[in-house]
Amino acid sequence: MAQKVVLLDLMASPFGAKVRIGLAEKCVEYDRLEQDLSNKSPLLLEMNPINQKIPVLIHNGRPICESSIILEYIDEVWTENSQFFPSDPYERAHVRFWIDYIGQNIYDKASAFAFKTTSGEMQEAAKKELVKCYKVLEEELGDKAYFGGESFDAIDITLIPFYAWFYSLEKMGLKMREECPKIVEWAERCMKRETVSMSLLSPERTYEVVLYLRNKLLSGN
Ligand code: GS8
Repeated sequence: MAQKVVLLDLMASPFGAKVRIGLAEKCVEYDRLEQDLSNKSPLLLEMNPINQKIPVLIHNGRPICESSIILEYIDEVWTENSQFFPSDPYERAHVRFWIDYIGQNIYDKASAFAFKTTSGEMQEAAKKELVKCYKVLEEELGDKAYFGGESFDAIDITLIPFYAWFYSLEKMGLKMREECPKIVEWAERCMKRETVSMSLLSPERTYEVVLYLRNKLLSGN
């Protein structure tokens, strides 16, 4: 059967980037529909009525929501290329744990530091929290090339989208290379994969988005 794959997406979103990388790794062809979240499309509201968020993968007319669930779905449906998740149940649970850890921590803490806190004191506290999480992840990475060992796996796909923010974090006073050198080396290694580099918004464009969101917060709109 011909596969019709559509992604409701936002180029600046790390959750969207996670799905874009997954699809690129599996060489899946798809139509990407950029969404305006300030004026949600009828299609987005129809496909994700509960959360009303991107990304949404629409496969042959049926929606799959939530980036981590989409990533597992992609891995299960397109099995030709290398797998993102290990087949062993224990190892699979381990991968899911770290995906959950990233989902629970990195976006909230990075956005708190970059554009969700107003006072310098709050921003400094958010910076410490973010660095603490990255250090935990650095410990888990250890001396491995990827979180998946020799192979680029679901944890790598989940975390690497946040690399697009490193330039913004640096501009705002967080020196990631000094704080977490192994994470920066790992990210640079991941960025050598075309599937990753083509899926991320440039650091400069990301910084523009961060500044836009920060100004929006400060002006109260
Ligand atoms: C998060 C998606 C998300 O926050 C996932 O897919 O992993 N847990 C979800 N999407 C945001 C854009 S990225 O900041 C979104 O769609 N927001 C719209 C809204 O909150 O109304």
